[in-house]
Amino acid sequence: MAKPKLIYFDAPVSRGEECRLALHLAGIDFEDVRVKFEAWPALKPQMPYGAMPVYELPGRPPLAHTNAILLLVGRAHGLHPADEFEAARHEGMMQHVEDLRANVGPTLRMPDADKKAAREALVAGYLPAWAQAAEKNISGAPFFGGAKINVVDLKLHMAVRWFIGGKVDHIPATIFAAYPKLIGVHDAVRDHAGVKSWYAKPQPAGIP
Ligand SMILES: N[C@@H](CCC(=O)N[C@@H](CS)C(=O)NCC(=O)O)C(=O)O
Repeated sequence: MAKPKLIYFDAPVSRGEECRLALHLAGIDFEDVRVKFEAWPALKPQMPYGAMPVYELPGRPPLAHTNAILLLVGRAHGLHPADEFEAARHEGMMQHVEDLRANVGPTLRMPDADKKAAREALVAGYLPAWAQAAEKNISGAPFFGGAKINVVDLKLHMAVRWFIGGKVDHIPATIFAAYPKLIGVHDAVRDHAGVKSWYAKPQPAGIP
């Protein structure tokens, strides 16, 4: 029988990686389709909204937008709260991570001089404000809502992981160091047995 497919760039990052982690934690046996950057322009027009990740379930049209994918998986597999208000609170934080991407993402495509200025401005203003708001709304420990991992935690983990390695030019690796709850969620996801077992698996090759 055909397996569900998750389609994303051939890199363990960002929106695609948080969906892969959610599918793995959910115990879903999925095909991890990895698109090489060279192959993307030809595939882009075939995607529902011209972007990835895209989740394909047998017999259903392709599903796009990361939070829609995460919520579909999370709700069905115990990775999103059953309580409607708590679920909405998690969804608010999931949107907060998307807001971070919307603010930092455009700098990825800037020429070097513009990138430096734009990122220095983010370091001086937006990024600490973003982290402070995240910190204020993390109500539990070690995860966002308490003892149990949920899809929101995967997003917070990926957001912190983006910067913590120090590989984003002009943004210090310590940008979120003053926010212990945020770092705590990052570390708890990193140390979660299910997450570790994902990284212990051989990663599939990209196409073509
Ligand atoms: N709102 C979408 C944004 C998707 C998005 O921008 N994905 C990026 C990769 S993280 C992408 O496909 N970029 C290539 C492009 O837009 O051509 C979501 O939540 O999934």
